[in-house]
Amino acid sequence: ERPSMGRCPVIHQAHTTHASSSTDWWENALNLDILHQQDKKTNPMGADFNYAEAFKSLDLEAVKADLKALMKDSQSWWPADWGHYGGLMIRMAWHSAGTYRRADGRGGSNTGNQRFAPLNSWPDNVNLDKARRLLWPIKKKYGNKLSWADLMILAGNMAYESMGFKTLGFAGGREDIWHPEKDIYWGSEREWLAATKNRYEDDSERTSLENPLAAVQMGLIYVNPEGVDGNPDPLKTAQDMRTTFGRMSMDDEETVALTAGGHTVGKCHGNGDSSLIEDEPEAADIAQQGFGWHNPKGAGRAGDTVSSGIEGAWTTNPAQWDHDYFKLLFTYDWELSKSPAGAWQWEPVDISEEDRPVDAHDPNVRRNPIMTDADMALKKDPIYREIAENFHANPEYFEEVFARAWFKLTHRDLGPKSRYLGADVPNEDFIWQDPIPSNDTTLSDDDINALKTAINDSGIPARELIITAWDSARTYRGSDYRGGANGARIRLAPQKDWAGNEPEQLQRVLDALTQVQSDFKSSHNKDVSLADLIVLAGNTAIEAAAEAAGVSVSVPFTSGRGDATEDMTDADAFSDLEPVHDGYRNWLKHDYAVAPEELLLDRTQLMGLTAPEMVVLIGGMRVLDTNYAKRPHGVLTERKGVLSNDFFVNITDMRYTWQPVGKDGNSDVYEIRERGSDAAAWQATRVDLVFGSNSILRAYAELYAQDDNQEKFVHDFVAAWSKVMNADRFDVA
Ligand code: HEB
Repeated sequence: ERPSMGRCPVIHQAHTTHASSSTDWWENALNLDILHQQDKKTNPMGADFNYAEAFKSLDLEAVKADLKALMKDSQSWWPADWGHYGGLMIRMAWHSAGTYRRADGRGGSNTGNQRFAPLNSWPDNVNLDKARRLLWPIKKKYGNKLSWADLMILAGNMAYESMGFKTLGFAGGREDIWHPEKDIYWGSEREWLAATKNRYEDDSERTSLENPLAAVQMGLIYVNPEGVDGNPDPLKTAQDMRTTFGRMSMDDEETVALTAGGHTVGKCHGNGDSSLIEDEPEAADIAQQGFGWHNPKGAGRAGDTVSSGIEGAWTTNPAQWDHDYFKLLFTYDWELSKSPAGAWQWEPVDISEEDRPVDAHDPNVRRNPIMTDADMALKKDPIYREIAENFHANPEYFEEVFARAWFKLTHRDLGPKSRYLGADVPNEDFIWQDPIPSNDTTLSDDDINALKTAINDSGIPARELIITAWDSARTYRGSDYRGGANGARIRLAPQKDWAGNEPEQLQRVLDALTQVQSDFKSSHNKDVSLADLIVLAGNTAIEAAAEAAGVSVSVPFTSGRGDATEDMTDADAFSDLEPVHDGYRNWLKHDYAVAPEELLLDRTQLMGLTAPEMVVLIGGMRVLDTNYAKRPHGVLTERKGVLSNDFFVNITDMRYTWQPVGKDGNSDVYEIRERGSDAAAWQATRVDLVFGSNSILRAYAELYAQDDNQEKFVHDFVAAWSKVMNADRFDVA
C-alpha cells in the first residue's frame, strides 16, 4: 500500500505544480514577476544567440517550398480536409495574430505564445495543436533560424499561396518565448466561455467591453460564432465584430475583407458530439503527449472531427482561393439550423447541387455549405453589407483590401519596419508601421559638445529638459514595439496636446530646442534631428545633475533618430499610447480603480524595464524634481536637481512616520512626519511609499540607500535612463 501523500516527507517538498505557491496567501501583493519574464535562465539559446542574425542565414525559398509541399501531404494521424491543410494553417496563423489588442499592444503573433498556456488550451484554439504538430518537421529541419512565431505566420501565407492567393509578402523577426507570458490580462473569469456580461460595463451596450480586452468571452479570439452568448442574431454579432476588430485597429472594410478572405477556404468541424471531447492540452493525460481535445467518436479525426461544433464549408471549393464566398452569401437565402454537434449555423435554402461542396473526406458526397452568425453579419449589417456588395462586384478590389488587411493582421505587432527581416518584405511603407524617415547625418564628438553647450546656454531649466526627453521616450512599449523617442512625434498631434505632457511647458522646450537646431545648422551646416536633440538635452541635464552629486558620468548617446511628419502619423492610432498614468512622474490623469502602484508596474513592464531599473529610475526622477506640474510628492530631498540617493535614504529612515492626509488631484497623499515633533517633512503618494512598504521593492530601496552605494546609484540610474532613451533604436541594434 502507498503511504498517504500528505504525510510523506519525501514527496511534497517543493511547489512543483501551480496548485499553491509561497506568495499566494496575499493575492493583492504586487506581482513583480511580470518584470522578470523570459529570464535568461529559461532561454536555452544563451546570451550570444541573435535571432535576427540566424534568420538572415535561413533559406527562405526552401522553407516556402517545404511548406507548400506540406500543405498537400496528408498525415494519417490528422488527415487533411480535401487533401489540403491550408484552412487549418490559416486559422492557426490568424488565431496567433488575432489575440493582439491595440490598447496595450499585448497579444499577437510576435512571441510564439500559442505553444503555451493559456492559448494552447483556449476553447477557440481547439485542434490548432494539430496544426503546430504538422509543422514540427519543418521547425525541426530549419531549427534556430526559424522561430515558431515566424513559422506560424509564414505557414498561413504559404497556405494562401498554395491555394492560389498572392499575399503581399512576409517579414520575419518574431522571437520565441520559452514560457507563458505573465503580464497579459485576458479577463477575470475563472470559467471558459463565461457569459459575456462579465466583461461589459453594460452588456446591452457592446462598446462597453472592458479594456484592453478584444474578445467577448474568455477563451475566444473575437466573437462567438453562434451569436452573442450563443444566440444567433447577425445584427448583434455585427456589433461585437465592430468592437472586437476595432480593438485590433481594424476598420469595417478590413473586418469584412478578413472574415470573407478567411472563410473563402477551409471548413468548420462539428460532425460529432461536443460533450465527448476530452481535456484540452494543458490538462490532458500524459499519454496524449501535448495533444488535447481527444475525440473518442469514430476515428476522432477526418470526417469525425469536432472543433467549434459548427459543421461545413463556406464555399464550393474550399481548398482553392476564389470568389465563391460572396457569391454563395448573396445568391442564397440562409436559414438557421443546427450542426450534428448541436451548434447554431446558417444553411442555404434551395441551393443548387453544383454549388454544394463535396465532403472533405468523401468525394462522392455533397454537403450543404454553412455560414456562421459572423458571416451572416456581413450580409445583414447595413454598413458591412455595402462593403460586402462592393467586394462581391469588384473581386480585384476585394483581393487588394484582403491582402493588405492580412499583412497588417499578421505584422501589426512586429513593430517598425526596421525590425523586419527577409527578402519578402514589401517595399511599401504602411501608416500602421509608424514610419520614421532615416537620418544619415553623423554627429562628431565636437558636434555633440557644441550642441551640449548650446543646450546649456538655452536657459531651459534642467528639469524641463529631463521631462521632455522622458516624455518623448516613455510612450515606448515592448508589447508591439510602438512609441518611443525616435520620430520626435511628441511635437505632433496628438502627443503635443496630451495633458500628461504638460503642453505649454513642452511647447516652450520644443521652441528652444528648435532654435538650437537652426543655430547649429547655420554654424555647422548640419541637420540634427529634433528627436536626437530632445534626447541629448535630457542626457546633458543628467550629466550635470550627476556632477552636482559628485559623480562624473557621460550618458551614452547614439545619434541617428529621424523626425516623423504628420503624414506619417496616424493620430488616432497614437491615441493608444497616451500615458494616462505615469508613476515615474507621479502622474494620474484620472482617479483609477486600479492602484497607482499597479499602474506603475504595468507601464514598467511595457517599457521593458526590470524591477531594479524601475526602482533606480523612480529614485532619480524624484530628486530631479520631474513630477507632473512640479508637485512635491516624493521629492524627498533638500537638494532638488542633484542626482543623489536621498529618496532612498529618506524613504527607509525610521525617523519618520507616514500618514494619509487626503487627495491632491487624483493621488492619495501621505505626509512624512518626523517622529516626536510630528512636523511634516515631505509629502508622498502611493507610488513613492510602495518603495518602502513592498518587501521586494524595499530591498532594492535599501540597496540604493546604503552609504556605499551612492555612486552605484548614479551609474545604475544612467544605465536605466539610457535604456529608456534607446528602447526603440532597432535601427542601430
Ligand atoms: Fe474563421 C474556421 C469563426 C474570422 C479564417 N472560423 C472558423 C471556424 C469558426 C470560425 C467557428 C471553424 C473552426 C472549426 O474548425 O470548427 N472566424 C470565425 C469568426 C470570426 C472569424 C466568428 C470573426 C468574425 N476566420 C476569421 C478570420 C480569418 C478566419 C479573420 C482569417 C483571415 N476561419 C478561418 C479559416 C478557417 C476558419 C481559414 C478554416 C479552418 C479549417 O479549415 O480547419
